[in-house]
Amino acid sequence: MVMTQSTDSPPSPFNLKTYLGDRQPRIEAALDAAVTLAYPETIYEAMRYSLLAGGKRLRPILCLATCDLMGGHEAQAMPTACALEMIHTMSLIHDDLPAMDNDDYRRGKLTNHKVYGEDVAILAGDALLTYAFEHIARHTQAVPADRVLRVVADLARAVGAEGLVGGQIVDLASEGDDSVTVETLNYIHTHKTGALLEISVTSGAILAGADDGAVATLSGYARRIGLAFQIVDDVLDITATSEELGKSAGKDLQAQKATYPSFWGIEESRRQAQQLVDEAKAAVQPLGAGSEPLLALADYIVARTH
Ligand code: GRG
Repeated sequence: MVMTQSTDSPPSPFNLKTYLGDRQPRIEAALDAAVTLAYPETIYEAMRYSLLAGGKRLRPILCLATCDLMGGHEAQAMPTACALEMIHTMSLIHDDLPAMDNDDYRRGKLTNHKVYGEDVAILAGDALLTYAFEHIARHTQAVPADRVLRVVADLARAVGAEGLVGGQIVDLASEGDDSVTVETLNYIHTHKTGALLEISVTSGAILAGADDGAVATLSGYARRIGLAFQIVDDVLDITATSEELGKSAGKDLQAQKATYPSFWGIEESRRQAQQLVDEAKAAVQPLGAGSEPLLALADYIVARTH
């Protein structure tokens, strides 16, 4: 006898833990296979050291989620998902250098330059950045070339002077400057953190063939979760321990950085983050039932402890 589900049984609630538990191992395996050891070993070891050091894999998860939501399949988006994590990792390696944030720990391990030296760490970051683009161009399958080209162009813009690099330079220039405004802080974080999260969300949809309206809707979602993510990051820098964060806590105060809690206090910062998450969830509601992972990921961003 064939067992069929009763039509009036309630749908099982979406479980983010199960969802992440299913996808994270596949992302880990794809990253492991993407960057293998070869000659000259030092550079590949340094690249793999940081790339395979854990992390939440939020950017690849978002990319795979929107590809799925827009009717694509995982194989179409996995090379881009890996590339996003390579670029995120290289930005962390460079951010941790003595010339930038000068951190000793990241993801619970010594930072790349602490293990391999500054010269190798700079080159490991450079190699991950360039390889990310090669990986998309060479390994994306079953996606028309114009969509791949659009993802490459959008991603390049998101990491360059109009994105991460732009945010980082204003961040560095603002250290110790007590005249920094909330507008400048928003500029820093929409570029330094938000731009990569936005392309993580939109790239999966573009690869799946989403129309411009859906991509714009997803951008609206991404911009809000990006800012909420950074507000929570600023709060956690004050409230969490170094063990919980896997990196030095209290760095913002030490570096005399303007943060959201320095403008609004902790409670109001949490409220603003929650409001952005509520708006982000409302923005994707019209995309229908398949948007549960995006709704749950938005909630996770405000609830996270590291
Ligand atoms: C991109 C060309 C290029 C250069 C890098 C150094 C730099 C320019 C930019 C800094 C970007 C940066 C470090 C932004 C902070 C982003 C952020 C909030 C990181 C923490 O992300 P999580 O919490 O970390 O997702 P895990 O470890 O879980 O992946």
